[in-house]
Amino acid sequence: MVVSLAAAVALTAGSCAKSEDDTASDGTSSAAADAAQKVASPAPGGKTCTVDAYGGAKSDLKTATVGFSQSEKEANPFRIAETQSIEDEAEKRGVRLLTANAQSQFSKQISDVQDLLAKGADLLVIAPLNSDGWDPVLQAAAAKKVPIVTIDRKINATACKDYVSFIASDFVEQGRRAADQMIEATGGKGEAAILLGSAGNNVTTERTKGFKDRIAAKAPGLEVVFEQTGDFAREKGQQVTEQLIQSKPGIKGIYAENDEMGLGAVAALKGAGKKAGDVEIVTVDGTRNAVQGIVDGWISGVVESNPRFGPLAFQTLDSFTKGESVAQDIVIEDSAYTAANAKAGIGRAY
Ligand code: GZL
Repeated sequence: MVVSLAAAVALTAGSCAKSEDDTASDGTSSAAADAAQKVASPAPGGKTCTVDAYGGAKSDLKTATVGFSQSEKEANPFRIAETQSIEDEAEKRGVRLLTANAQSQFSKQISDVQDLLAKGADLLVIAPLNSDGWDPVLQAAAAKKVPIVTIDRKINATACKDYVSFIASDFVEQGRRAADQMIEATGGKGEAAILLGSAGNNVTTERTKGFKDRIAAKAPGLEVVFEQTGDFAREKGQQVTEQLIQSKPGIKGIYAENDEMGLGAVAALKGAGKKAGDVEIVTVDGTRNAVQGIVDGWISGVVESNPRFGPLAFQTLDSFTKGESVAQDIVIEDSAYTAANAKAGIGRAY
């Protein structure tokens, strides 16, 4: 069972994601969630972790060195905002932070984390590129009794043994919400395509599952006729969309599993002489350029994937090092953008 941020704020079991109308009305729910961001105090039944159970000793975050390992190169606003959030929170708390960026190469991320340990990191926050292949790092961190908090993508390891907590969006719910926006935009009929994220991580599999399950349940008249990875990259998203509109000229909707690929799709459609609205595009992240795409009529909807993990990550570390119980799974709240709130809400985009 995950402990949602809503649970933290409302101290009752809350849903994992806000509905559009909560966000569409005033566009402040994400700001409210950001402002109220704090580690979810474990809801009854939510699995928890303590420093005693994990192994290690209580410590003082204020005198510790935190190592942050970022996965992808900071060309994607999601990564820029994510790193900024970690850096801002460390500065706000006066915590010494070491950072490393793996430039989207998994072997480099493994060596980055080994490097952070060698440089004396007492605690680690990791934004994993892949879900598998972490054993060398987990063993090295365990040997030095360095606790790990993972953010964003899940690693296939054991909570409260290999890592303390996992803080992320509900990616299946993001897929469902994208499907709802796609059904709304297309009337639930016609041919749709999916620009898949990169392989080897739970985000791609869960966003795809959420989308397909919702379409099957609510709009069987909408048929997914094309799926191909764009590797979460704008250029590849454009290339794949160029192939798509050649092979499926009647395509009605494109679900891009991140904004960068969605913006690549827009570029491809423009290059093919299409007009805004000829093809309905729904994307996930909540970057400024994509929300501007809604204002400009090229994108129908954007489901946010909130990258602002800083407050939650550091509050988890603070509580854990003090010996308090922290939730093993923490869900960060995502908002969403549609034509109804894009203009008013673009200031919240990153
Ligand atoms: C989602 C994150 C994804 C973003 C992409 O939490 O892992 O990776 O949606 C990024 O923009 O590449």
